[in-house]
Amino acid sequence: MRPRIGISCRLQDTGQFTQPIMGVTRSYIDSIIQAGGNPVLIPLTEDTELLRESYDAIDALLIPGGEDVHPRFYNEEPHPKLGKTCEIRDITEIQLIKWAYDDNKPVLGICRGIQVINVALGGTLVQDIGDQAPSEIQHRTPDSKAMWDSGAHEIEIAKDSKLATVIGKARLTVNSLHHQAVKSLAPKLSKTAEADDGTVEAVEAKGRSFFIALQCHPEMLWQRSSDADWITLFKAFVAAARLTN
Ligand SMILES: [Mn+2]
Repeated sequence: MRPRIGISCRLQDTGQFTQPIMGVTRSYIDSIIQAGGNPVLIPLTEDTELLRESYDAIDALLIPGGEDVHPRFYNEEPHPKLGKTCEIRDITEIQLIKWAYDDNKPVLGICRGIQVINVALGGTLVQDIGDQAPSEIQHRTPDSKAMWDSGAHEIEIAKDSKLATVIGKARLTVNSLHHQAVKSLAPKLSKTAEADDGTVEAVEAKGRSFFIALQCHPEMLWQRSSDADWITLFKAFVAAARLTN
């Protein structure tokens, strides 16, 4: 049996002839399949008992990209440039992350994933980088055609991190599509990568078998030949999930 990798859904309003979709962006599903895992969609719900059944049926948890986390979950008022939020997704993912942390179930967070993980474990967020942490670096690449490419900015990975072991490099160029970032880091987390302006680009949980979150989008990077090595991150994640099942 392949390890079952739970991926939390997003709720997407759609067009005139389609009802709202609760689902997962294809690139995350493709990444897990390519790495040898079995992607399992986790519906958003405030029914904790139902959510626990979904959680108990997975070997690892992937938190994908998406909307901003509502600042009420870290006791701040909304900034005027706060983007779209989705309360049921915040509630669902914060619960899943707390359970997975307590149980040492493998976790991979991507983009929104690093942000909601930091909030779930007690940290706070920069609500808008442009207003609250202005920088020369473009963290939200404006060109929609190029935005998934790796050329946005470089990151420096801490040598003693699990991410460095998996990726095998200390410095590399990534894509960047975020306007929020980690502000105060949750005490249970360590910063394991940063951009040259100090923006937190990756974190790990101390004392956990596999608990990594990144601000960039490796689920898109590995699909380009120049960045194909990024699949090793998903393979390491699935391997960690295999040990738990
Ligand atoms: Mn960035």
